[in-house]
Amino acid sequence: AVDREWWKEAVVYQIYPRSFNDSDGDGIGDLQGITERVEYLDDLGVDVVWLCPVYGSPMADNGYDISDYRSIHPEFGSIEDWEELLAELHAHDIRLVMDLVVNHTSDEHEWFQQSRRREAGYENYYYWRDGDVNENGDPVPPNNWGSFMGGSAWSYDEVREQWYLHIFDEKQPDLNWRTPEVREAVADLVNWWLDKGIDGFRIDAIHFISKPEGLPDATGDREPTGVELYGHGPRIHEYLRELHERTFANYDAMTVAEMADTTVEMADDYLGESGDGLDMIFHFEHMYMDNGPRGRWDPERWGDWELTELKEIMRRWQADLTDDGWNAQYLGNHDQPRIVSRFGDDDEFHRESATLLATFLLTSRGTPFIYQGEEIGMTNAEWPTIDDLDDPMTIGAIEDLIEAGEIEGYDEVREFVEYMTRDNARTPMQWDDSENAGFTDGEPWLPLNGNYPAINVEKARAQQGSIRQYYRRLIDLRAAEDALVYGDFELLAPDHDQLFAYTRTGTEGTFLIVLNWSAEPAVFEGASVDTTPESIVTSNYEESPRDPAGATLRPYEAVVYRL
Ligand code: TEU
Repeated sequence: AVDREWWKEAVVYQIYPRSFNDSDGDGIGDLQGITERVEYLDDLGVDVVWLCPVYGSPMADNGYDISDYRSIHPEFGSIEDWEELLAELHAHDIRLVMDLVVNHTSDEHEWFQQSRRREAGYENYYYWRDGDVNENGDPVPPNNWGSFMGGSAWSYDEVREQWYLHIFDEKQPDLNWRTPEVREAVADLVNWWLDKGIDGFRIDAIHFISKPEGLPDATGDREPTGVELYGHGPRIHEYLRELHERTFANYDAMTVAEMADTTVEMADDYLGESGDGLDMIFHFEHMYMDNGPRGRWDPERWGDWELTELKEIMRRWQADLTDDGWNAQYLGNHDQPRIVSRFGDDDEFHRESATLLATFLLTSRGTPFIYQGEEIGMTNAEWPTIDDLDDPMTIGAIEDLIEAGEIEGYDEVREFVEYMTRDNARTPMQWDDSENAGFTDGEPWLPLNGNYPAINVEKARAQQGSIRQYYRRLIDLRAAEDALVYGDFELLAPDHDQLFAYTRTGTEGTFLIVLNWSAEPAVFEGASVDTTPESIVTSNYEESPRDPAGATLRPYEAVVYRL
């Protein structure tokens, strides 16, 4: 049997602070801006806020490059503002989960400054290596690994006169977890925040912390080069278990680890007491469905995915995770395209498909993570020139393609970028139809999506049957129905290529969820449902079929039945 836990029953809302709400008119969202909107979050019905990084940072990667783990970046406010936000959230029974970024620091962190000067105790805080020289006598990096932000994963440091490893930006040097003092320092900062009363951490890119002995060259063609060698490396379980024992084990805190390339079999070794003590994992299997053969930034293939594949991925995770594990359910976040543009239809069936996605997220087994703006159906935006983009990962990928001679300029990949760029998720939150959508009185740091007069919170709150209202209804339903949280999941009609249908069975009954995940009508067949539904609990259309067997569902029709 599965243990009951508050974080299994919770609905999480992810906030990208830069883009949520600006209280002081500098064009950048901030902590006071979030505090002003706690009522909004309460009204939506969410239980936990996951706050993306707000720490001291030179902002080379919007805060995922941390120079001071124990401070708040002035653009976001002060530590007092943070205390006030925490108190306000807790006063509304909303918990706060912070972002833990410890695969790397900023190069402006004092640890890196001390390490580059070889100060005693800090020599091995990072991966330092001498380089090689090629046949022309030019210096070349110690191995062939590539960076997620384009180019080599190594940069030369003039101070230390050695190369350092950075699998992300050159301003994000990788911490060397082989050094015991690094692991201790990380545990200290985790406890420092937990002692301040936070309710857990989302742990960034943590599958990358154990690099293989000798840092060998990679031979595969996955991008970035080397990712298969340093992902889920040799000592990962040792490091995570140790961190857990030193920190989380002593608190009532939830953890969700971002770990691309995790399979459900691997998850068992990470999750729960039988694993490393982690509570949940963000796996990436559904994020890869529409990627090219070389990975996400391969413009050779993008955008198409099969519903049958999504169903099989979800079935695997929902059904095969053992009792010691728990799923983290998400369709989007600050690194991914907008979910209605990627998995739904952001045009003709905008409302229908956005509510279908909500139905899936909130009725499947695992803790649902809603990314800001999903609840009003925010869409991908337009990025006419490379200069309009902000995301270093997208820009790095385009530069790599140009450098490799695969493309001559941005125009050749514009359509691909407009689908895939992380900037899509980062355009400011659309609160109302006033100038800058009520996000700021100043000049927004990233342009708003032009559709904000039509898609915004104020409109959604007023409108009967809006996406926003539907989210609220589903969140309430989940809170009221044990079977939707703890119930078993069974996939029906696995081969149906338009319908995603499943049951959730708990001790007090069974729900049947039928989703027509397509823009065409679909007939519900190929599944034997023994019981005729007792009632329709919720639907995103009026007058959905009372008995789904053999019935036709309209485009993106989503119905929750009680059997
Ligand atoms: O993202 C991590 C990340 O990009 C990889 O883990 C992932 O393997 C890849 O996207 C799969 O295609 C996190 C943050 O969410 C992101 O915003 C940061 O830029 C990054 O870490 C560096 O901190």
